[in-house]
Order: sequence, then structure tokens, then C-alpha cells
Amino acid sequence: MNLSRRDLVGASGLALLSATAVSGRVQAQSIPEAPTTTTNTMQPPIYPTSGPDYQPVVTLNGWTLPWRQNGDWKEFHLVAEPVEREMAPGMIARLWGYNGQSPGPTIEAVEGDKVRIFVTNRLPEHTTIHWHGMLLPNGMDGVGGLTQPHIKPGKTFVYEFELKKSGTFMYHPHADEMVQMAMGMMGFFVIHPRDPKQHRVDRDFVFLLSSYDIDPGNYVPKVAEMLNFNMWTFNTRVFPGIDHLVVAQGDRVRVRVGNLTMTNHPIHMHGYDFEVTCTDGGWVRPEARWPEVTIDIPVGAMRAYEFDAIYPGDWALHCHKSHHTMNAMGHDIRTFIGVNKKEFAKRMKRLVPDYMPMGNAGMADMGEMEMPLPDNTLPMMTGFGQFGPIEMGGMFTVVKVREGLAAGNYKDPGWYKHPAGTVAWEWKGPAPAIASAPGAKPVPQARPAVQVVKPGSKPGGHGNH
Ligand SMILES: [Cu+2]
Repeated sequence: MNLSRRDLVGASGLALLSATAVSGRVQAQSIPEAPTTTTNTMQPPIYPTSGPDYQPVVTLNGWTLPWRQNGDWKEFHLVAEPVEREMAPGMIARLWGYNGQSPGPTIEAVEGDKVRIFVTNRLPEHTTIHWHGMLLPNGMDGVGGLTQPHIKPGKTFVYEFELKKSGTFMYHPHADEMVQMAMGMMGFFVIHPRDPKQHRVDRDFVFLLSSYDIDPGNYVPKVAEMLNFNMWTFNTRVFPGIDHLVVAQGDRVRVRVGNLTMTNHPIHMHGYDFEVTCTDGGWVRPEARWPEVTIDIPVGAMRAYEFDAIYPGDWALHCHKSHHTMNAMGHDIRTFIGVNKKEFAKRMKRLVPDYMPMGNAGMADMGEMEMPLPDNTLPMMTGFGQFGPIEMGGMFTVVKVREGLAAGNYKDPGWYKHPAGTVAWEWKGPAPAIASAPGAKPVPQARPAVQVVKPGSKPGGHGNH
């Protein structure tokens, strides 16, 4: 990670900072350095070194923005700029983001903090930042034209406000919004409670849902897009490029998900029931919570849910819209289930040697095939687990709950070792007869495209096998 910590309060920068502080006034006139990163791997959380204690969040495939303490103020510096984001190994997207990546770094602070956020615009057009869900003075709300002039390319603006309440918020432009969000400009803003015991958890994960329209072989999203997106991401990554959520058995776990796509996402987690404990409007009172295994996350909203990680295993966590667990596909794939394309494929291969018939028994064969693809294109469904192809893409990852993980250890523990006798197994005994109701006609499924009639056999008969 290309992260300069000079003048910044990170894991251990505080002593250095107070030693170099000259006076509040001089400092206020200098802009804090803007740390930047080009990596897409999860960075270790930044633990507080002063002020109230809190459990810092970890951002899937992302990082937290270091800050500088300046008198009463926590100072941050965001830079809006063009970035490259690897969506998964084999595909780079050319996007707009903040401080080297899309999404931008997560901002973390504590209820009651005063924050000063410098925003520098290195985009080719104007921008602003809106602090979604935050209670703040109207002139700090970041709506270009309405509450402030736009930030022109090359200019820096300063936002200052006090953090009135804890919770989960987001930031994104409120200027040429359709384009700038379709290009990946967004980030999380987490405010921890002032009381370290309030809403305390052992692990706290954050990710944003974002979507892009990038045709196979392309790098830049189409921005004049209303609904027809084809890359569905957690923090601008797709399966199998999304970090796993590594959890120690017995931990209290929070997962915070924000939706800045243009459609809703029913986020489903296997193996557990959980409760929604926070929205971007605030914490949900305990008596108002109910159990869920899937939560629909509306457009422009955040949901945080919590569970006690009792059950070890590799538990899938994904959007339940099945086309959102797919990567971009060619348009107009037709349904071929039940069609025998063998003869057709033979003829096609004479014309197009790479031609591959697809989907006459479903599309599962796509998960294991190495099909020739254009450059910078991911397979539509891919990824392998310990038992074979997982046949997913897009919004899919795994919650890995393991016994005995140390606090703060987010390293991938590998695949779950199932206790003997706890994995679904193949029946090897006598095959059952297929029962059918008396008088029922068989349902036609695959029918041979070419009926082979051997000399001497009756047409339509099966010969003498
Ligand atoms: Cu979805």
C-alpha cells in the first residue's frame, strides 16, 4: 500500500503529530496530506490511539482513511480522481473514485467529533460531496447549486461539521450524479458511539453495493445508463475477487451494507438468522428488531445486521437476485434447455472453430469451462471451492467462521474442514424406480435433433441395444 503516514493519525502516528504541531492557526492553513492507495486487498483496521475506544471496521477489499488531529478537529483529505480498479483478477475497470480507489476509503470517527474534510477535485468536471444520512448545517450538505457552488476541477473545498450521532453513513457526489456514481464515486462513513460499550461488536465489516455497465472487452463503464447494468459488485469487486468475511467462532459480528446502485438487493446469508440493528437513519431499538435471513437493501439506503457466530463453516453471502451473481454476459443468450445442439455444433465448428454450444442442460457447464473470452473480460460464472466450481460471479462471497481465530486476524483460513459425516453424500445403493402416477404421460424434455434410423429397425424404435 502506497500510504504515506506523515502528519497523519494512523495506527501509531499520534505522538509524531503532537510533536510537529506548531499552532492551530498555521495548521488550519495547511492542507493535510491525502493518502492514496492502488491496492485492492483489505487493509488492517485502524485502531484508535486517543479518545474513546472503539472496534474499527474493516472494509472488504478496501481501507480506512487516516486523519490528522488539529486542535479540536479531525482533518481528512479526499481527492476525487480517475482510478483503476481490478474487479477480479483478469479485469480492470477505469473509473472515478477517491484517493486511488473506487470505492473511496472508509471514513471513521466518533460521535461528538468535529471533522474538517478537505475535498480536492482532480476530475475533468466539477463535483461535490454529499454526506448521506448525516445531521449537519445545511451549507455542508454538498448539493451542488443548492447548498454550495460546485467544486471546479483543480479546486479544493472544505467541509466542517460536528458528528451529532453514531451510525453508518455514506458519501457520494451530488453533482452530475448519474455519471459520477456510474463511474464509482462513493464511500462509507462510520461514526462510532462515544460510549465504547454501546453497540460493541467483535468484528465489523462494511461494503457498498455498486453496479457498472461494462461490455465484455471494455474498460470504461457506459454512463448514460438507467437500468441495464451488467457488473454487480461489493465494493467494486465481483466474485471470486471479493474478500471473505473471516470470523472467530463466538464473535458478535456486524455487517454494514450500503446500496448505491439503481435497484434493490436482497442480501442473503446462509447458516444464520440475524437482526437488522442499524439503518442510515440510526440504530434500531432492540424491541423493534425481528429475525431475518435475507434483507432487502433499498436504493440509496444502508442496513447493518448482527449475529453471534456460533456455527463454524463456509457460509455463502450473496444477493438473491440470481442475475446479480453473474458477471457480464453477451446479450440475448437464449434458453436452450431441452434442445440437442450436437448436430448444430458440429456444423458451426466448421465455420467458427471456437464455437461452444451452451446450456442444453442448464448453464452449469459454464462454471468449469475455459472459454475463449475477449481481453479484460471475466467469465460469466466462475470460482472454485473445495468440492468443485461454485458457478457464481458478481455479488457473492463467503463468511468463514472458525474456532480459535485471534482477535484482529482477518487472514483467509482456507476451506472449512467438515467433521466426518456432516457433508451431503452420494447414494450408492440400488437406484430408485422413477414413480409416476397411473396414466401420466412422460414430460417431453430433450429430444434428439436427428433421429437415427438403422436399416432393419422400425422407425421411431430404439433398435436392439
Ligand atoms: Cu442484487
